[in-house]
Amino acid sequence: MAFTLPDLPYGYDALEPVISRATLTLHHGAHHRSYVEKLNALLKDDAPLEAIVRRTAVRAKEDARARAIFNNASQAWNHAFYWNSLRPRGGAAEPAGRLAERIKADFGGPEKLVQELKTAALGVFGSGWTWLVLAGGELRITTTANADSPIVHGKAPLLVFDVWEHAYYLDYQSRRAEYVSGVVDHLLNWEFAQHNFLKQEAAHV
Ligand code: MN3
Repeated sequence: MAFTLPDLPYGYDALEPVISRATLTLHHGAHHRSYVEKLNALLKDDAPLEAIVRRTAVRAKEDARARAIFNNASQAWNHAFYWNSLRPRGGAAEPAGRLAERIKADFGGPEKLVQELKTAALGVFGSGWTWLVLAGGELRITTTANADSPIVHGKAPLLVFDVWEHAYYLDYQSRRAEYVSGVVDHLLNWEFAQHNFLKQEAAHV
């Protein structure tokens, strides 16, 4: 069965004004689509995307074909996770419940976490991703370059946002800080993070 482009969990204009309809249409309809189509051209496989990512990551350094599959499979996975990490404005604006307790314990509170997310995203040199992960039982912020993903480094992602230029250039040109502030302050889906956090906790009891 071929890999498919998942629908966005909201409309193309749902993230305005932080992310415009034009950006989202291009980002999902052209960039994300292209990763899925290239992956289908490279590989016929029934395994879940996550399994393809993990399997090819091991050989990606020395094997050009494995690298091409990894890059497209991981970008397809990362983008699907990114769409779910964002929410139209107006939903739950802050972490709650068990996740909020852990944020207080591991970062000192939501304001500190937000600041650290912004700093990390601005520190990504070139193309990459900024993640909130659970690693070794602790919440951590991590960044990855290009197509790389925490799922191949033993870390469980809770939230991600894209800091490739294609995520913001139409709206902000080189002003990455404005995009990052808009996303972190207004669009992060803390309910999705909480869902991922509780799933991890349940799996490690
Ligand atoms: Mn992207």
